[in-house]
Amino acid sequence: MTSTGILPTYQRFINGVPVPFSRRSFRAREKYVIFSVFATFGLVCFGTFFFLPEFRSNSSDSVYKMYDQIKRAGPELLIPPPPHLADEAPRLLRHEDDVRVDPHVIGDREKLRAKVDEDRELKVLERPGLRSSSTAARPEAKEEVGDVPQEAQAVVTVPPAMSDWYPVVNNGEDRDVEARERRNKVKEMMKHAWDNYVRYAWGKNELKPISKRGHSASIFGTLPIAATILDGLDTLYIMGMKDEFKQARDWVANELDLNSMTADVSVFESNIRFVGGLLSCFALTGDVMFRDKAQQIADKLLPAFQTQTGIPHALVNLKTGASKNFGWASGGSSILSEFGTLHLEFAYLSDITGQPIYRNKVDHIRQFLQSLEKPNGLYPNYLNPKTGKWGQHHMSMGALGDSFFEYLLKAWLQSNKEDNEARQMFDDAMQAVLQHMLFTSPSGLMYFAELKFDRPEHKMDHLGCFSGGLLALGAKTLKNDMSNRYMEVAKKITHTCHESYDRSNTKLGPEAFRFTEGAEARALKNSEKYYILRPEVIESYFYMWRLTKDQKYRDWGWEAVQALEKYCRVPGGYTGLKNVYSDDPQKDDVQQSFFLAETLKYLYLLFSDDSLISFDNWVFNTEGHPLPIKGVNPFYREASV
Ligand code: DMJ
Repeated sequence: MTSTGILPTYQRFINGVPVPFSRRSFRAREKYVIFSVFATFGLVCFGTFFFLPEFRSNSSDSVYKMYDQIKRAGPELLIPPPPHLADEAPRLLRHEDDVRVDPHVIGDREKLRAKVDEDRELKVLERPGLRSSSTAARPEAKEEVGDVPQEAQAVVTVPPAMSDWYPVVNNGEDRDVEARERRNKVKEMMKHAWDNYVRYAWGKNELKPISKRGHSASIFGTLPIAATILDGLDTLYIMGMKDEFKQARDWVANELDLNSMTADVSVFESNIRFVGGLLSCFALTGDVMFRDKAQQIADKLLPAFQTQTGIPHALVNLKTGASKNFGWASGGSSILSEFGTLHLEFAYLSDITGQPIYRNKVDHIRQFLQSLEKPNGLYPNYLNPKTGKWGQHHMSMGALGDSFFEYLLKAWLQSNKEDNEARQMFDDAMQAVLQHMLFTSPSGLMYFAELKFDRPEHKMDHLGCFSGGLLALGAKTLKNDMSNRYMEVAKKITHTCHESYDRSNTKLGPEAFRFTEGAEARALKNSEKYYILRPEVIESYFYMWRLTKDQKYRDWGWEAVQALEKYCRVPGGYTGLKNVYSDDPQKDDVQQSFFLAETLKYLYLLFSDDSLISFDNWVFNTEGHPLPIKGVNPFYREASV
């Protein structure tokens, strides 16, 4: 039977008998048509690569480059990044790129570059336990768990000479036997995290504990600045991990060289993690190498302040000094939690170097903010550094707002309560926040909502959970008409944040949780269900324990330790989770540097005696790096001018 349809039939007949389809049975003309179709299709696909921004150059080796890079990029071209990395893609913009190009294209391009660089570097990584001449500064990873020093009182002694004198922290062991055992466990966790970083990712920013290699994506772009070393150093020191500290210190002394780097870096992240970490080590040890390295990094950030208003840009190129903001931030605005989280480090740097430039920069930011009109007394997340006007009126105690408020209170504490302007700004800001952003759910859970043009979004970030500890600190350091309210809110917020952990299958909390009629303190969107080893909830347990002495905070911290061990610990370190509500959650394969800087440090201090990094002498920067309090702490080490 022949076809009567309107489409042509390709069935062939020989003597009225249908001939089965086979390549051999094509006529020459048909073969030619088929060949032409495939050839054209292949040409178009292949040619498309030359329109990718990476390959638009006229250089003669672009074909080779393209082949090489596709080969190296491998599966990440096909597998989408985890949600938190996808969110950070815009941060990967580079200054020399044409900003008119679609940011997604640039993001992909940067991921490709990061992957290529990472794989190139991985070639020099040796097998575990072996040393190669190319990584002379790489220490051997150790398997055994070190002993905790036994002395009963925490004493930090100023070392007479630097080189062989690490560390000098004698301990802070609690009298309580259970607390001591728990603290030993946390120290063992730090060893596990650190040793695996040493073994598999030494010199890289972070560790991929499952793939057992370095991780350089995310906020550091392609910059191999060893974020885990800079972030982890003071934790090693405080935990009395002497050999590890010494080896990490030597890496900083011998290998850290920003002059050889060309990348765009985040001013905020570089400050809180790198400058903050190094300053903390300088204060703890007196080793001027740390101070000088901190200053070198801060100097690289200074060009970002060259804006019409002096409000710094978010990104600065380490080589050219060119700076810019993220395109997604309300028409190129600077972000409150970023430009507002420089004060502690920059003020301290001026005092220990005798150079006023750093303090002047952050004082200027303070004055500028003081002079602005605040809608309802609230600080929006965005400020345009060109016009000096607020961007979109979004307010948050979580992402984009959080640590600005933290640094107001802590600048006052750092100054030994002399910087009254900072305390006043903190109290004023908190008054407005408590009035407009604080809500209580039908079942009685208190939380900070976000505001979008006066409309509350009933969602709280994990990041916002630091606010319990912050308000308690505000309450305990000054008796005023706000202090009782601060403490009441601090307790309730910390309770809510604990609930966000307790209501998950893993007993770890999601990235953000909501309050709706159907659910309270639970994430609703899939993109909010991940946990990336963040510290904020544990940070509040630590502050609340020290400031109230209620045993439940230590117990909640111990719950978190057990959950971390059960779900996040893998043979190669610690990993984040993609869904805290799953009984068998997928792992994100990233050991974040702040896990060592903050999460483990706060847990360790939670189970220590209060004399170890006492609140009377130290104030923690937003990355958990303790900085000394001026005038009372001999470790302040102010320069004599
Ligand atoms: C840390 O880098 C700092 O605490 C920062 O202020 C925001 N949160 C991350 C870790 O969650």
